[in-house]
Amino acid sequence: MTRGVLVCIEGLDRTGKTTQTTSLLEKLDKDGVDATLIKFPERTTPIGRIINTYLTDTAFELSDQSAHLLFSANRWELAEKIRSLLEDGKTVVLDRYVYSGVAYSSAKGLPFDWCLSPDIGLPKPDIVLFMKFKQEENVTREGFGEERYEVAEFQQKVKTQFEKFQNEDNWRTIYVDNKSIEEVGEMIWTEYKVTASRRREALQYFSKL
Ligand code: NYM
Repeated sequence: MTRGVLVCIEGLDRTGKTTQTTSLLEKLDKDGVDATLIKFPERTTPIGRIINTYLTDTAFELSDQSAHLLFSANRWELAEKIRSLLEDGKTVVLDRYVYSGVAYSSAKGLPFDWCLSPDIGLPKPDIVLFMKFKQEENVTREGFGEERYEVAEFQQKVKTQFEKFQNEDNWRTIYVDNKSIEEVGEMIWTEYKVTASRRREALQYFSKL
């Protein structure tokens, strides 16, 4: 059996990732593709519950290293599920993943390579769709500022870190300025179709950059 496609949607806060992952799932369903959405952080697992407290309660302090390792551990909680869905021929859509992990923590000043280390061995996406907005736009969106990290200057640093992945083979930048939700959805769908139509090699795993 051909394995499924591992698709990842990434971006800064309030860039429309959740809207787009939902819309991608609907399109996949209409197309007869059996697909599962997994959002990181997955806040309902044991580690996810700690992460949720950390993100929503500023009085709950963790060192940057501890927070980073919890986000990574949260991905490892789901790693086997992702791998087995793919091996069963299912498509998996990820709303944030390793790239957010590395970008947010290295933006705090932790070394980039150190940030990637705990994620080495996780399934690697076939395609990463990075939603790129003008900085000013996401910070004016409804809800921005409600959680830890939603501060304009910090978002700029995260963007710089995300862009270090842009030369990776699986990376596609989706420019979303002045585009409607439907137009962005079409760009994502087109990229997905190209990837899905290619012959798939064995599943890849994160290794050193
Ligand atoms: N975040 C997310 C990290 O700092 N590291 C990670 O590994 C992941 C997956 O969590 N501001 C941050 C980015 C977001 C926050 O994500 C919550 P969301 O998509 O708003 O639920």
